[in-house]
Amino acid sequence: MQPINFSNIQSLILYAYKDLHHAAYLMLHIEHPDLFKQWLDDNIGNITTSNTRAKSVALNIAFTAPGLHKLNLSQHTYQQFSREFKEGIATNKRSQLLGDEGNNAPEGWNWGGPSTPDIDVLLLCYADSGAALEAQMSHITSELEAYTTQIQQLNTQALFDRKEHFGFKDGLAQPNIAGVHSKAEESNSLAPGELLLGQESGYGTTTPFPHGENNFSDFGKDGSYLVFRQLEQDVKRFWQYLDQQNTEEDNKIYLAAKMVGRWPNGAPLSLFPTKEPDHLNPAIANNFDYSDDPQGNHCPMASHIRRTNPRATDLGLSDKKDNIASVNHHRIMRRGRPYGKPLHKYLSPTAMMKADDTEPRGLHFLCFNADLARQFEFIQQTWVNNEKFNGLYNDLDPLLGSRPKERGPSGDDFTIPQKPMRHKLKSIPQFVTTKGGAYFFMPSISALKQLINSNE
Ligand code: N7H
Repeated sequence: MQPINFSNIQSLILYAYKDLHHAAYLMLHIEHPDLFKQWLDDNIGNITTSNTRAKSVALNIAFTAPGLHKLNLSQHTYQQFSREFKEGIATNKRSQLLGDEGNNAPEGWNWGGPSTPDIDVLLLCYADSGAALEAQMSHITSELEAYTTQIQQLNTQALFDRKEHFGFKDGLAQPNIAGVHSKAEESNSLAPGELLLGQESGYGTTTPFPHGENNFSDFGKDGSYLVFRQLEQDVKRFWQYLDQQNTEEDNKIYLAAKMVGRWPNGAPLSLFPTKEPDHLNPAIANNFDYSDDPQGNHCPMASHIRRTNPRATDLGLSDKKDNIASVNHHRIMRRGRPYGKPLHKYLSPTAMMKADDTEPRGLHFLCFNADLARQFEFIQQTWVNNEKFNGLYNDLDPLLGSRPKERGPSGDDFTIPQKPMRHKLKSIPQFVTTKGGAYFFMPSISALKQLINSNE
């Protein structure tokens, strides 16, 4: 394994800034590339790198393929980026495989779609207070005003107890990167090349990355691809659907937990199959791998967390180790944050079933990976939007499944294996809708310097 060059890697790739509760994202179109490069040169020291711990503010930067092109990245280097990144997230083929059809389609997106302006740059701003974030944002926007057009400013909203809008604790399961994150249990430890370009992946190979030629040597190394999707959550519909299942109050929460694979407080169904414990000991939040639950009697096969990371679920490979190694080739590092006001301050399911408002809210879903096709797109296509996932018959991901009208009733079951008879939820409506999306590349500091000095 090559050593990790922490001072060259933008910090968000490796760390989540958990103490910086305030965040906003700026999407910009570059009008004057040379002046923008000048700004970048003046501000490169403000970009947060992984060798220091961000205390009160943090800033990171990423580019779309057109953005890199505009800043004079050489053709030779540009061509070596992956096809998915160069084509972008909103092509017809990609929409089909990601489930961005019907009301998820890019034609209806607020940004990143065919009828919205091109995005070149993404600035990701984090702070420990609302005032610090506002100061940071207004400083940046006033400096950049003359040579960029702002396409979007997307704000975020930290929710009670680090939950997301449906009311479940989020950000509990992440892969550990060998050589970076210390407490790596072997099965959850990923080779750095699953996240960082220019490093070896779990199979000992290096994912192709842009390098070579003149000023742009090793341009891709220490960078990572960033997926950004604005996913709107229909929270009221989620809890009302469960409310209509004619069961006791506790049972509605039980059904929702079965859909997620964890209880609202984050306790995994694998360890707590029948009842939510009063407290979740963080040390055991990820201490399970489904190998003792082959039928999904505890955590259903169709649940969100089991299908986005099946861990040691038998996927037909020769042994448990092979299964884990293969699954670990499709992991992502999630960095999303919720946006919009919660339907209820404390996200109480009982209150949310009765609450009545239609304000937009959801998740700004962000994730890093070294290979968009093998990691993010694979999860979305082969696990989330696959009704035949691992022996299922008609079950998409109950939370994320794309259910355009044209698809008819296909995939709208949710199967809960249990004894003596399995339980099936039927006619699950769509709870999450895609409202925007783009693929970015977050370069290393040395790559940013190469860009600043490029004048081909
Ligand atoms: Fe998911 N949710 O609120 O129910 N997710 N997710 N996700 N998700 C997870 O374990 C949610 C989305 C993954 O390793 C938890 O940290 C919502 C996309 C993965 O065990 C909860 C949305 C993709 C994991 C949610 C959403 C993923 C995971 C449990 C959209 C990938 C870790 C907390 C609005 C394509 C699995 C935790 C593991 C966990 C929710 C989106 C992937 C509560 C609401 C688009 C890999």
